[in-house]
Amino acid sequence: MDLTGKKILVVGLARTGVALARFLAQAGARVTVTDLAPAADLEGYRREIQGLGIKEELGVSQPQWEGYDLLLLSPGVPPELPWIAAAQEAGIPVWGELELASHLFTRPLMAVSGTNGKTTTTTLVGELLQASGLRPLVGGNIGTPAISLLEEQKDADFLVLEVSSFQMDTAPHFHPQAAALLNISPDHLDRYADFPAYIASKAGLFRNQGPGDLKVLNYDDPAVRPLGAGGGRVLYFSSTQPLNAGAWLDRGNLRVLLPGKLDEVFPLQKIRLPGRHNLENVMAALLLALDAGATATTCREVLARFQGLPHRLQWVANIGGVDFYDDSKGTNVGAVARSLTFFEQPVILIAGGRDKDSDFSLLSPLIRERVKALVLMGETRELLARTWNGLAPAHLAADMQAAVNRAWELAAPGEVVLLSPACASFDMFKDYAHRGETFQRMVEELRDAEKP
Ligand code: UMA
Repeated sequence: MDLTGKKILVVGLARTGVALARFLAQAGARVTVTDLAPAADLEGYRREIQGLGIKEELGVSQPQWEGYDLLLLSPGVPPELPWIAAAQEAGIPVWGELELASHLFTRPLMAVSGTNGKTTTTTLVGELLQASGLRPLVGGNIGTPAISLLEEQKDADFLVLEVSSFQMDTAPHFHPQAAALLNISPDHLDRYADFPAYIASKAGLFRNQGPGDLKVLNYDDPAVRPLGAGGGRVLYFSSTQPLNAGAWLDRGNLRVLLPGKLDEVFPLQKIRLPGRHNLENVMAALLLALDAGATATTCREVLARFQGLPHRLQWVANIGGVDFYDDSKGTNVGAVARSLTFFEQPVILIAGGRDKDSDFSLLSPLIRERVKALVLMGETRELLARTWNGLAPAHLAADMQAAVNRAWELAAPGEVVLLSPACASFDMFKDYAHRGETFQRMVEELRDAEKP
């Protein structure tokens, strides 16, 4: 693909926009970046593209789009925006960053998608391959835009990509040779017309696969299982029942059977990741990695040390007999349900943030069953208090400091304080990691405080 001299508008100037702008400038394109946010808010990103001859149109909601050869969108930019739709109608191609990368990948692609567990699974696939002596390059929604992997791909055996539905929606040519879909539960309903539309977007992961390509699917998820119909190689995993092939739980082990290739067990006792949902992530990762040539002995060693990633059901501290867990990445109802199911002790749940048009009532049965008290914060705190009214005593908190203090007051020894917000973080924090770090700092401060 020759980008020399092409006039390209990059929409969104954050991680993806920077990676795109740098790549395109090096390829000889004439690049302009545009962003809703004013220049002053984008200082860090602007510095990264300085001196490359890139034009900027910042702080505008409707940039001038006429005359461009191509519009390239960051995943956070909805392609349905009226000005983008108008550009498309006028014949200007509108691609996501993953679409551009899809035209330039030269190595086999492994992809991981799903509402929850994507990052953990993608990271684990990378570790399993690497430890087995293969050379994976890991990126995508995990934080390193796919386009930034292109430079190094010649030294890699596989590219392992975490892929979000936003990325798939704008990448019609994306074609992973092996792809895992972990689960689908309602999320991002502010971007999709309804849940079926979100499922259709996730199914797009497989749209370009042929008969030799591999699908790894969750047998237990009613939205995922049907996607195995229609040919190709399919491997299922299940945490509830034995299967004829694929991966399942078998008397204290996780069993993996790749017909004609291998039949191995992985003792559950030696898997460090907590919770049943993580066993599903482990099964998906093993199927992808073992099918690609990772060795079972090495995989067992990796599982015995891999403890997962920060802000995902991460144990933070035990203070005065109370366990504090940071699940700041619990940004949707499905993720919070998985985390609540993990605990047998009474939970003081800290929740709330920015809404994504979620149906919070889906959590009501679990809240009634497992939550001793609710501490609610952020833009949704009143909505949550109304939705979960009467299920557990609810306390409203103005900020994270107040939320942690209140949860600490309410917790008795042997109980759990869990931050698992069911909402995005952007009303109060830079992102979920910032929210989790803030929570952890405030928990640490409790060590020196007298319990009231
Ligand atoms: N912007 C506009 N116009 C708009 C909307 C946004 O100009 O209409 C601007 C914003 O002002 C901002 C920029 O676009 O400056 C943000 O773009 P972005 O949201 O795409 O952010 P990036 O930093 O490029 O991060 C994106 C992914 N973000 C989203 O999908 C929302 C990151 O996934 C990903 O790691 C990164 O690309 C690299 O691939 C994050 C995420 O939250 C982790 N993903 C969602 C999820 O996991 O559920 C999908």
